[in-house]
Amino acid sequence: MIEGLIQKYHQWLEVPDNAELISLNEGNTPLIELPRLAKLISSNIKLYGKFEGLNPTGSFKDRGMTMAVTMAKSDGSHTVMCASTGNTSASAAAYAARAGMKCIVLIPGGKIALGKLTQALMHGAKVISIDGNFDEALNLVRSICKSSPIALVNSVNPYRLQGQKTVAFEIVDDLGNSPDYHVMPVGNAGNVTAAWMGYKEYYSSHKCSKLPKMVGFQASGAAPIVLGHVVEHPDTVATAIRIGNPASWKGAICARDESGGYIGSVTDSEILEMYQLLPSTEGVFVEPACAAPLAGIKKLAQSGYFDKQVTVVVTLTGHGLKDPDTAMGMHSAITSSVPATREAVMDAIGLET
Ligand code: AN7
Repeated sequence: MIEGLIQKYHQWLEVPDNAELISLNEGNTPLIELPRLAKLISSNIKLYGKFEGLNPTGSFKDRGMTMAVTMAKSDGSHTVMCASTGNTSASAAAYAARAGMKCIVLIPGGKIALGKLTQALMHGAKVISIDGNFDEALNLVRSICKSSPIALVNSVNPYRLQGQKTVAFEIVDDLGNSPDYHVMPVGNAGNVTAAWMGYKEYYSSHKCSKLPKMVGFQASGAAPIVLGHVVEHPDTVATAIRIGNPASWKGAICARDESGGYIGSVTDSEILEMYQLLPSTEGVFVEPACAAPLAGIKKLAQSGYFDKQVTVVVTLTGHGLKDPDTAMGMHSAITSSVPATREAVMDAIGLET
């Protein structure tokens, strides 16, 4: 029987004894070796993708949401609320439905991927689109939750990070140790903060004998941590990480510096190159944000960063089906059909009839 994360890692995730566990059997995602892509990037890396798109709502957010909604329910809340670039709202809506709770989500108008919006609506959330970006939405949610009995389930909620640290546990459990590098996209920076916490806890308990270097990538149009200042008008094709003032900014700096890692940025065209290359070389389809760390690994490899054989894990944070518009935008040529004849199809394939 597959169990959810709170049961699987109960020694590491504290919830009250009498709490009703709100779970969709999240976690247990596959760590998939990506040898063809690795070969195209560098001869020095053994590359694995932690495919978080295979969580119940299609992103890593479910790891934190099982904890946040379990605790919100246990604390007596009836409603949860979040601001979101999309995946948090999809996950919050699903777990709230599972808990029999209400969910309110604030999203930046016109800037969330279609699949994510569909999920929030189908799970019965109250979806409010604002004329503003994610950072403004989060400020509003913080202010509203402070003065009402609504539980805030963004990653400023510490239970979210507790749940999300389990990604590090699973990677170590699979590899038998920490990888040399763990690379991921950075938006609000909750994930890099949580994963680093997970590795440190496992290391303290002798579950691994080394710690990884934590490496994060932002999109160059939304790279506050790299620039060292808030970005007022963040913009990138990777809408999931279109964030100008990360909530866990300090946590990300800490993870980077304590681990001896790196946080950099990549352009939208570098992101789109990897966005297409991963599914076409490895059969793993992810949303654009996940291509940022892959583009980043390529950039680092080209600069000689990996000077010996190393193991690199990249978190593939969300499923490609989340964002059909961006995907189809790259394939607009396939819109017209051919006659239903053998000749026309042979011709379309490029075979002689
Ligand atoms: C696919 O859903 O912030 O650095 O509101 O959906 O922990 O914020 C999503 C973030 C990476 C960045 N990849 O993670 C939201 C939201 C995907 C994401 C990130 C997000 P953090």
